[in-house]
Amino acid sequence: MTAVAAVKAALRSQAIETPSWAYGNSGTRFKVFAQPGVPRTPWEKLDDAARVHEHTGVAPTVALHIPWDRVEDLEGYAELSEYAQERGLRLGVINSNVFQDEDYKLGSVCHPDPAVRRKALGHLLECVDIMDATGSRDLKLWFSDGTNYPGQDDIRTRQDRLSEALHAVYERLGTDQRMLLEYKLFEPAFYATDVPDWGTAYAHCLKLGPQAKVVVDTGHHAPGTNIEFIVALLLREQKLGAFDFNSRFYADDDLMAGAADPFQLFRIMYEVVRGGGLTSEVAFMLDQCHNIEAKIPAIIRSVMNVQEATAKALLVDGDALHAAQSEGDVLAANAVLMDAYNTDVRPLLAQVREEMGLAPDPVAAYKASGWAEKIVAERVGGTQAGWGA
Ligand code: PSV
Ligand code: MN
Ligand code: MN
Repeated sequence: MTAVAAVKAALRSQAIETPSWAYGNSGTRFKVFAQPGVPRTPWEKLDDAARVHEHTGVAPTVALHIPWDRVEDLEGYAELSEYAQERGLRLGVINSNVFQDEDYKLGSVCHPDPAVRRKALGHLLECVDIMDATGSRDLKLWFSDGTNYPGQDDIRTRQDRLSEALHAVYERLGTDQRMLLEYKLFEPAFYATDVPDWGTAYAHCLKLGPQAKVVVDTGHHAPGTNIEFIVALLLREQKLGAFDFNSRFYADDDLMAGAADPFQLFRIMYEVVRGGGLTSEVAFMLDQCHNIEAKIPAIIRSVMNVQEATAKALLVDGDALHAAQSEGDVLAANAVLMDAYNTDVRPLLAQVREEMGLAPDPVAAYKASGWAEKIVAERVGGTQAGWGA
């Protein structure tokens, strides 16, 4: 296979998971600007996700968030999974939610009250039942747990409580299932977050075992953090389970992946390629919301941004880079990377799409499809989904 053919093959087989909540209305704590035509049910979210996959060819799975995507019972989840399959999709990562209940004011699995901890654990275990019904491989855990003031609760004891809950969930996993632990520097806790960084997530995952992996949400770091270093290290330790891709300019804003800093996304994807992580062992997900822009084309755009960063990363001339690095030629080594980054990969991606039987420009194809007009006409009384639900 020629080098270009190998790059194309890698791009064809890439899979980017879209989040169900990105299709629904969302906003900030100041205002949710409702959009006409948004999905009213999990089924309608899948209908929209199918359009993203139809036009990009690389978004075959959809992440669910429980309870935002709650259906009646476990049979209902199995039906939802069938519905997805009928549309050429599969249900992906199950996201747990132990942050939107009155009881969780002081935390969930780290809460000082054992009754609240039991309730939170019950939800996490319920999410594994849902995975069994949907056939999902991965459970994503993000905890809003933390404290706002020094002395508010004992930082060490909270780690013990966290560890206890994680072990209970880990033991419940089937042999083919995984637990993905996500970290976030701050928010909603403003003093000490219980899983604030990759080191904390990694330490817990290491103790749990091989089915526990770390999730890197690109928006969850301090400004200036070298995220690609974290990616390289986690891959080297076989502990990188997934990405939540999004962009932010200041704190966690959940803007479109690759919008704020496409160079950072390229650097991350280069480490993924370098570390052999472009496989199904790493789940490549979007975790973002579209508060003011049209949702489906924004999701398509985000998928394309990840594809462009991946294509550039795949184009890095590994031999030339290795030679320059071995010779200690700083400028030549940097130039190899920059050459790949500065390549316009849009024609290559257009070609890949055409070879897959798709239109070369997915956003234009979506606009021409009439789907946007159809959902506005049909989905009257669209409800809020995701944030603010
Ligand atoms: C938290 O900020 C987070 O990144 C977690 O992944 C949540 O589940 C998700 O956002 C909700 O959008
Ligand atoms: Mn996330
Ligand atoms: Mn986030």
